[in-house]
Amino acid sequence: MKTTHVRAQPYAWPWNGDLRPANTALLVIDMQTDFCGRGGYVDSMGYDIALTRAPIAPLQRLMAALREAGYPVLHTREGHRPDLSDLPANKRWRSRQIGTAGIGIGDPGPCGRILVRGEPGWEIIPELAPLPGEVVVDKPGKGAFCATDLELVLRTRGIDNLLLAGITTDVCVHTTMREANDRGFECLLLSDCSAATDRGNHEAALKMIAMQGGVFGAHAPSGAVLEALASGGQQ
Ligand code: C5J
Repeated sequence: MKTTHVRAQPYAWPWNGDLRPANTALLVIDMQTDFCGRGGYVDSMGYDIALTRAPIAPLQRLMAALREAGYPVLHTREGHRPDLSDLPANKRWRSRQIGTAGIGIGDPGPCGRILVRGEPGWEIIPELAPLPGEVVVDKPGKGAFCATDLELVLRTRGIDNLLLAGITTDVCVHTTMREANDRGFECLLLSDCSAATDRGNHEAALKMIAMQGGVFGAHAPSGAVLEALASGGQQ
């Protein structure tokens, strides 16, 4: 078998060098207006959306290169049913403890009801819109495997390796990476294609991954993936 590795921390990824479009997918997590747009949830909590918007340009480059090379790109959206029947009361209560006027998940804001399916703020930002035919997974929680069919979709496609990107590094991206790792997927978090609402949390999330020889997988900047594709990444 021809092997291809991405220069990553703390090990050259994937572990077995088996990196092909048939077994590797990019999962772009929650690049929604509510997390990185003006008037969205993160903005209304008072966090700096310049941080959560930083991954947009590198993600555009990476998605174009991976699509061109035939790698599947999947997307997730965090959001709840309009009747809020899948919104735990404690999640709603906690979301109302910060930001303007006690507004939280399910409440009306400048971009519609916060994190409610079908509302403008819940949409994936146009810069990173899914292409027709790309899988979009709607999730009610932080992890993309909880209460979704993501695992079934990945197994059906024969995916072993997951490239993880999106926002936020320390919450939905990390939770999804941990869930994927426990299910046996080989995970690489893309450090410049993800971001947190706090720089220190982003750095800490990367550091956690690299502990214990790669306790959840590995991390690398997207340039290392582009390099691997260019230097004989398998087609
Ligand atoms: C959060 C997310 N941070 N997508 N969601 O509430 O990380």
